[in-house]
Amino acid sequence: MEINFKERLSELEKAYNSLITRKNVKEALGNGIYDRYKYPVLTGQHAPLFWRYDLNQETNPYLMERFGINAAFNAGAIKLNGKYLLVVRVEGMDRKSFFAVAESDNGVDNFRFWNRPITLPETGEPDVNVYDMRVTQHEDGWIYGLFCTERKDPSAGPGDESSAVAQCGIARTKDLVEWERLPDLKTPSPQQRNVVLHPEFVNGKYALYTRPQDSFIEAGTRGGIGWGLTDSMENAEVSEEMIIDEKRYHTVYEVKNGQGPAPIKTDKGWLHMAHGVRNTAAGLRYVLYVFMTDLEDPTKVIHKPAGYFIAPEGEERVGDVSNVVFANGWVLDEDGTVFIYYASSDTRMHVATSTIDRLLDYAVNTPSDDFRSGASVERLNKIIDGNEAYVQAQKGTVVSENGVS
Ligand code: M1P
Repeated sequence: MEINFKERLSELEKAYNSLITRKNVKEALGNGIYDRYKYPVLTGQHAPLFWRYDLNQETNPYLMERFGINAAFNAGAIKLNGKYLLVVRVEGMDRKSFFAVAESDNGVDNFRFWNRPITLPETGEPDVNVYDMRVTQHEDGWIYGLFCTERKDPSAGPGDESSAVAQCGIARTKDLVEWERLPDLKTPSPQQRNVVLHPEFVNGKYALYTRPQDSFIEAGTRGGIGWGLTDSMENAEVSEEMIIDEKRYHTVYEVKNGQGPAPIKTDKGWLHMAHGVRNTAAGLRYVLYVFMTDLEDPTKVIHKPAGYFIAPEGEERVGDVSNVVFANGWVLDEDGTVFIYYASSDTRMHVATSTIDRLLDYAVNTPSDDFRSGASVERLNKIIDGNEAYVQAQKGTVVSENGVS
């Protein structure tokens, strides 16, 4: 059957334009800590038509997709020149991920991809797959992108086409357009994922959050959020890794965890967001949690609210890898607003907004986990006791014309 090329193109353009100009809507009520939004901020369908289609009627008479985009997720984030920029993990239908920048004026909607994906230079040992870039504006003046570089495990036996080695790739830029590739990070661990650069020098060195792991999927005998120092990023090498936030039995981070974006500096300490993974009969469940470290000694955890901060909800629970939320980007605005960019189920990107004051209140004043059901009940009873006492005190309070007596 003949198709009307022009008509189909015009329909595609209409659908695309309505998607990328759709206004986002803050969801009602929320939990007081942050607000969720109705629509994802980015999906595979946000990729420009001129990426996905050959628009020449002669070479593509059926106007079919020639480069399908499977997903847009796990984005690093930064605000530059007044624009909210996401460095997105875009995954093609061929399962290869690459990075592309999407830009918005207000941080909650109208994200548009720049015309071309990032051309990331390769090292002498080309990456098979790259993903999950953390973008850090370092005090040395560079913007660093640390990401996972994945290659086939050279020791994989015959027929094993799944075993891989994950390491931390490093690139730097001034504008997110031109990137200089640096050698991959060396650490004592056989594999690494979720490596993040701390934004300031510590004892004159670059500081890195790591996630040592025994094998590609399993953190195994290793795991936890690690910390290490390196003299240079041009030949980055961490010779000693210490664990600053461990995985732990019967928590939301019992199987593994990983630093999210670079922490935010506040007057009360460094504010961190991380992901935690637990096991369930339905498979792994990924949630986000928050903790704080000491301003002077970022290896010391000083606050850690019990449990999760964001867990997958509603449609977020379903996707290519269901029951997952993952975050590697946030932006703190001059007015204290924090834009938390998180992905759901390895498929799409969302935003939640909060303020630095709220996040600090949450981090500092939410009780921590005492790792037993009995202790959780004690913690709950404390809140109930407090509320009962407060209600009683209110009842005894007489409001007169002259004020409270
Ligand atoms: O599929 C969920 C996530 O799995 C990995 O994270 P982690 O190393 O902590 O298990 C990453 O591949 C991440 O991209 C993915 O979202």
